[in-house]
Amino acid sequence: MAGLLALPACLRVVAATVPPPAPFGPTPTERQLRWHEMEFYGFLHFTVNTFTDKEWGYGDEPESVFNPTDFDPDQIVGAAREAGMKGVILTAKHHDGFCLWPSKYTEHSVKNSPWKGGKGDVVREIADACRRQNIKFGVYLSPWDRNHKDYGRPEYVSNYRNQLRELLTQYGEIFTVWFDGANGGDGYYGGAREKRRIDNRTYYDWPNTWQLVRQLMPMAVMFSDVGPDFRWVGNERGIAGETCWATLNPGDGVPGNTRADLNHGERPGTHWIPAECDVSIRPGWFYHPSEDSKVKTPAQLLDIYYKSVGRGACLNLNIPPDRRGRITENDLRSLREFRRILDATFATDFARQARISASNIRGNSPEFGPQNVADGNRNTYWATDDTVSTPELVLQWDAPRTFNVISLREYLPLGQRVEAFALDQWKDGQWREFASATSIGNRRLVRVSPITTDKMRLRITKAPVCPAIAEVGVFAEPVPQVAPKQ
Ligand code: FUL
Ligand code: CA
Repeated sequence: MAGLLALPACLRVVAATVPPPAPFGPTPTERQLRWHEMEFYGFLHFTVNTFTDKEWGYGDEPESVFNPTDFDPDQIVGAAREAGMKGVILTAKHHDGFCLWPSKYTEHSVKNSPWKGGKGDVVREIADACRRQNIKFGVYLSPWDRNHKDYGRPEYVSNYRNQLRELLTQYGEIFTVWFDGANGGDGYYGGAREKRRIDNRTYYDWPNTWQLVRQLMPMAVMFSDVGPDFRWVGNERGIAGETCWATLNPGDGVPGNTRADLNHGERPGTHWIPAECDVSIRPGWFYHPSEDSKVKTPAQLLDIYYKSVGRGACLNLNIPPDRRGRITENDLRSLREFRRILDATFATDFARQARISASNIRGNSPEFGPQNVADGNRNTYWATDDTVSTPELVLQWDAPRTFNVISLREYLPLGQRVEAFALDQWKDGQWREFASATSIGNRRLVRVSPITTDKMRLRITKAPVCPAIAEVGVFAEPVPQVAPKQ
């Protein structure tokens, strides 16, 4: 700094103002950036189905079936928080139409169930527990309502919006509204017991519903198959495409009626609509006693994590409360071990211990220097001159390190820039490639067999513009514990 101050004033200005790269393509909004930062959150599927052992209720379930014996919102939210989830999304209303809060706009709700003498409110209790435990709260409000007599007619759409208004005005901050695409078909419909078809391109008038959410909860991000804020990943296994762009051309796509390649996204894309990977810890979305032995193992959950969060998407992992109104022991056990392994993996970042050099630095300015990739701050980044789109970064250690996970992030406010990269290790006196991949975006986790070296190189191999890399992390997964032989 002293050197810089010794310069005449006019030169000082020049030296201090290397302009940042221009944004490339669509870029995320502020609310989308907050969502990207969450990376991992959970679904809570809980309703009459939990008690009738179904996945889709017909809409004629008596309210009396909803009667958890030992509902514990702090146990449920605690399970999510301890697993590392940054929020939960509750099925305030699933396709059966049963509302977990005492809505003024239906009789089919907790207010007519014996639970807490009809005075219970699951939405309130879960929302309050989230606030106590400092994680975010979101809602799922199924557009398809198999109980409501007016479903399929215009009246129902107003009813749906009234329910949404209740949720968005009575329960504090809501981080997301999750709009499901399954709709139309047979149902109870106030006793009609018939099939009702709707045109999902026009019936719900989505633009006006989205507008209502923007007005009542401006920072809430909205999910549907095609956005507007984040999209479905195209399967319910929680797996994003190996190439997964945050951009999409939604065209006139609407929830439940999509043509886009949701698994991979589209490039170039007209909109920033990144993917969410939704998947259940069990085969079904709701709790079924018969699935107690089919809970995903910690290894399966890790695989999903690397193929969702590690491919730039967010992971929405469903953990369904049981008939007591608690998360069962089997699910807790899997979640805890999964978390233990992730925490152990990301506890030490070897990049922080490395000397880092780059083949090019934007305007030779420290503001865009390579040390920015290892400062734990996603808002500082290494960037190159506009003419340099395929630079290299070298991390060097005093002594060899053994690692098997590399984590990369782009600086998202400048758009998704990198199209391909490769990683090399220094071995036997030369560089040897050990991995290559495509999109980065919010995060790319490369998981390989353990490597021991004192030098690692990141090569950006394809990019239409200069890259802006916010973070490079180098980690080692804990060695699996092998049970001693008896
Ligand atoms: C689907 C629904 O039909 C399932 O029941 C579940 O809620 C899942 C998350 O979305 O479309
Ligand atoms: Ca940084």
